[in-house]
Amino acid sequence: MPTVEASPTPFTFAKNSTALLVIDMQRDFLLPGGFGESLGNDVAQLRRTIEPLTALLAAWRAAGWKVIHTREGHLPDLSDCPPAKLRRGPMIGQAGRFGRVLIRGEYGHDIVDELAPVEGEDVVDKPGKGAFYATDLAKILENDGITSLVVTGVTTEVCVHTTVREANDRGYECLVLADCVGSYFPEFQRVGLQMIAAQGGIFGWVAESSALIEEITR
Ligand code: TIU
Repeated sequence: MPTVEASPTPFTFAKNSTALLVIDMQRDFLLPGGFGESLGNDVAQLRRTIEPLTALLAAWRAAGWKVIHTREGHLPDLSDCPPAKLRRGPMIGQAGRFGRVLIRGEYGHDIVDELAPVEGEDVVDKPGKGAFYATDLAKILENDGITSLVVTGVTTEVCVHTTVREANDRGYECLVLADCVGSYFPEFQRVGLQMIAAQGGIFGWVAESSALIEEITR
């Protein structure tokens, strides 16, 4: 079985029971001039994940393994957005440079061109930060016999962490790729990754994508 150099221990996985999860690589979070930047965030901190993730996706697809993308967003009438979320995310549903912010069907809600899903890949729309809440993700994984997840995307301490923590509770083994996850805040990136691998891998494992690509293409 493929084994990847990782922290706190090497990560071993079976290719037919492992999925690559690409979390919320959406224009609203990543594009200059978009929602994320309009909140004062430095999108370069997220955009550095695009290149390694593009390389990883190419290798993963060439191997023929499962890919699942997620997108955070809401129905146009916002009926799936809790008022409490709307109060603290006042731009959600408002007109932004790339359409209504975090609304399904809008240009900004979709995935950046470089990482666009290809035919056969699942795209899971989620109203929350975690990828399991109010989605079919658990069913998709169960149907395909998936037991391990390679987790990538943005942002490290928000949607990636929420998803990894819940996946861990649900019994999935998660490998988080340090260079393929990004936070607007370098400190959160550093500590967020430390938290995952701490205490013997309390939530999972952390590795660099190069180590995984080496195994895939071996
Ligand atoms: N996808 C995701 O992480 N959603 C966020 O709102 N992240 C922030 O860091 N704000």
